[in-house]
Amino acid sequence: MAVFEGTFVQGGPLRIALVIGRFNDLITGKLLAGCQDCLKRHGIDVDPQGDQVDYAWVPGSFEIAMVARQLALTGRYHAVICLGAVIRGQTPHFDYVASEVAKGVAAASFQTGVPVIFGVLTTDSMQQALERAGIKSNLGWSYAMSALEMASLMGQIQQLPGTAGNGLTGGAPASLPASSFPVTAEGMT
Ligand code: INI
Repeated sequence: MAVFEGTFVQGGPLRIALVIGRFNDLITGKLLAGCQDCLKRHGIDVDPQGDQVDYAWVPGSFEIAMVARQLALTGRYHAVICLGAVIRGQTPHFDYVASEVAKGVAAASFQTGVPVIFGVLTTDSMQQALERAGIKSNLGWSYAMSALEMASLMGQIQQLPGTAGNGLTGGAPASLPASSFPVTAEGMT
């Protein structure tokens, strides 16, 4: 039998999509900087004009999952990283937004088979958010690490015989018809 474990050394060039909420951009901008720093120091070209990282900006955390799922469905990315900041106390929106983005990001991952990383801070105050976005540590860095680890792990699992992968990592032939993808846009509920 086997042990599967993601590494942080890429076998080939990775493609990553970042979905970032503009709401609380004082925080999401810092998470983005931490995330880019980690990716860059792992050899990934984070230039938006380059071939490895694409960026999608959305109004707020509520919109993140929809865009993340759509990007994952393209089959172009090894991982999608979602960055947002939902801060309690600013508005009663907190509970709705926090729960919808958490459920939506998990669903995007399950439905597409692409790792979709939950990099959405949910905090009681701006102070707590700042502490997690650079003052004490920058969780953007950790979210990028999770993306690298999961891209590697899923790549290994998708290489197992009989695995219907997304065509990115060698698990399934790139010529696999769209209907063989684990879940297609049409098949989703
Ligand atoms: N969006 C956030 O990303 N964080 C928040 O704290 C937040 N609050 O508290 O309201 C927030 N609201 C906006 C929401 O995500 C949507 O963009 C908006 O409701 C339009 O659909």
